[in-house]
Amino acid sequence: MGSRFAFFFLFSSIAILSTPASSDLIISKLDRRIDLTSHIVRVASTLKVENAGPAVVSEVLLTIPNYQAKNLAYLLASSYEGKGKTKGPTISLPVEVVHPKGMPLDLTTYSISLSKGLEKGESLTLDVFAAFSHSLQPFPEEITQADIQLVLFQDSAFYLSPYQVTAQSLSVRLPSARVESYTKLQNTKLVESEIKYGPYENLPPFSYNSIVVHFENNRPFAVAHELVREIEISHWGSVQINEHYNLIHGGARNKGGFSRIEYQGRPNIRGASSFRRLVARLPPRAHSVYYRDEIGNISTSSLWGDSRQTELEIEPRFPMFGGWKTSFTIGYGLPLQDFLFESEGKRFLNISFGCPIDEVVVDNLFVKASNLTQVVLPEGSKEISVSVPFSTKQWQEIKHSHLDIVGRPVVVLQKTKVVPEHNLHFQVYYKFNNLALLQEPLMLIFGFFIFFVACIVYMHTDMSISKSSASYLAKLQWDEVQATVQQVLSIINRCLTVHDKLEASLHDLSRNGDVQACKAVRKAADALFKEYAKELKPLLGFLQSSPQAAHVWPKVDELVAKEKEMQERSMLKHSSVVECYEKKSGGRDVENRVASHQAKLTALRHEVDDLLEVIDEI
Ligand SMILES: *[C@@H]1O[C@H](CO)[C@@H](O)[C@H](O)[C@H]1NC(C)=O
Ligand SMILES: *[C@@H]1O[C@H](CO)[C@@H](O)[C@H](O)[C@H]1NC(C)=O
Ligand SMILES: CC(=O)N[C@H]1CO[C@H](CO)[C@@H](O)[C@@H]1O
Repeated sequence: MGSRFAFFFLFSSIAILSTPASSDLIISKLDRRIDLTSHIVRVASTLKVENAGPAVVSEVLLTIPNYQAKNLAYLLASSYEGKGKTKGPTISLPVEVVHPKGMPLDLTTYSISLSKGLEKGESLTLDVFAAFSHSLQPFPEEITQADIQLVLFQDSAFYLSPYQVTAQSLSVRLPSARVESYTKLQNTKLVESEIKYGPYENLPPFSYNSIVVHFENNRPFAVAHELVREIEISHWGSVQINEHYNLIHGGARNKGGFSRIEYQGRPNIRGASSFRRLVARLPPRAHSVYYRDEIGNISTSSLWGDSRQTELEIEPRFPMFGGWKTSFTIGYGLPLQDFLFESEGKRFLNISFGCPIDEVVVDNLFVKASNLTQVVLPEGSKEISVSVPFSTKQWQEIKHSHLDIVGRPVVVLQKTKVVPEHNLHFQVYYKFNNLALLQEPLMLIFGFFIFFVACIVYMHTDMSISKSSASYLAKLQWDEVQATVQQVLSIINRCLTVHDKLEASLHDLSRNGDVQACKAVRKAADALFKEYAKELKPLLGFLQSSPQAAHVWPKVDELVAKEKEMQERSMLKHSSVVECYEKKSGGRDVENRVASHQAKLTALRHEVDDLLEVIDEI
């Protein structure tokens, strides 16, 4: 820990040597409040800035050490109109990264543009709010199920600024009064769950005095490595939202495995650092809500709503400990009239940007995948423009669904480091031709018409063919081939259901530790696989020997072979996991042993799904 923090002491001495240009400003009073009650670090500062120089000043600089700036997710600066006690409305001010000459290299500098230049002798009060993700370091980095989670936070007791600070104070709010240690300086006190530093007076520019707080924090460290939100507008009455989460507990890694029995007995003690539930706050009047993970729909989620919001409480299949991952999808429909509006001849969607789940950090810093917000617009939309209150990457894609002719334009917004503060509304404007709206029903009507005509033609031809003709026989044979193929597909689908059951039994095992029940599922699965293989045999024999089936046979053969391979893999994986459980090996061990089986299974499953689709279309 020492070496990691050492250089900060260094740079405070280097920094003082350089004096950047805009030192005419003085911070006459500064109050800084750091909130460490969740896993997101929130810093709110109130600065009284005074112009002591002769020239008008139009920007105020903020300096943040690089080690913090790399985790800065959200930064908002605002000022009040009016003076003294009669505060006017808050105005948020533009902030951008700048690179002034002579600034120490280990600092990132932000410039706040004032709405009105600050004259000589004038002063102004600024509020600066910053939120940082991944800024609490678990220490120790690995803990057992029964341990509480301790984290380290580092900052400076003095406000790091290019300006002189006349009077300042700092308070650090913790989730509880349980503090392992904290840096004690002059004027430091711990009152319940708050540490106070200061007041400190007349500190020169770039004063820095490192403090480290080591404290208990068992709040859910829920981090979504990737979140894909799909927002689909249908002009037929609703906005459909699907959100795909890839979630991890970002706190101290769990070591020494997990005992369900210990956990169930006393979850608050034998699982203090884990989390069980997440609450998603959806808009009011959300309907058709569902929550699904890799195995299927989960009914243990509960839904509650009033006129202001809908609360969806979701419960993963297992409690989440440090380093554990889960992926799931939640979906819901919203009334169109609440989110789609018209203005100046254009339609616009106005909807919330961020993640609806409480205190989740959405992040793709450490993983290649990115979190995206997708907006799917109706086909025929033109002149699309987007308005988001912060910077995002943006591009457009075309999504094709079966009824569309030209495909739907999709606006994609991408942002890294998203915190709940980003839960602001954004707008997508587009021109929309109402005729385009008619396209789909017209296509349906037209489609049905063609279908009827085809039926009539077919029935006529059918009747006109003599029942003993060669073509009639060929047709009968082809019908038989098709029926056989359908039977094969149905058996393969039943096999896939058995695979799902095997998978589910492993999840149950991790929940209840019932090895016998798990083995019973495997035995039953084995019997079913054998039975299905018996059923398949004559069908495959027929297809192989029938000339009419010559073009489908290779695909069917491949499908059956792949599924067979899946069976072997599934069984291997299953017995490996059960064996690990019996030997009481750790979670890491289990993961290592099944990783290769799992990868192969996923690949096979894709191939089988693709083949099923291809064959179904023949
Ligand atoms: C889960 O529920 C959604 C919405 O009710 C439904 O569309 C989907 O088919 C269900 N999935 C499964 C696997 O049951
Ligand atoms: C979008 O909706 C929010 C919340 O209802 C509202 O405050 C905001 O003014 C709306 N924005 C636009 C451009 O209509
Ligand atoms: C960069 C990246 O991984 N983007 C993915 C985001 O999610 C969509 C699915 O909606 C993928 O198609 C992208 O590849």
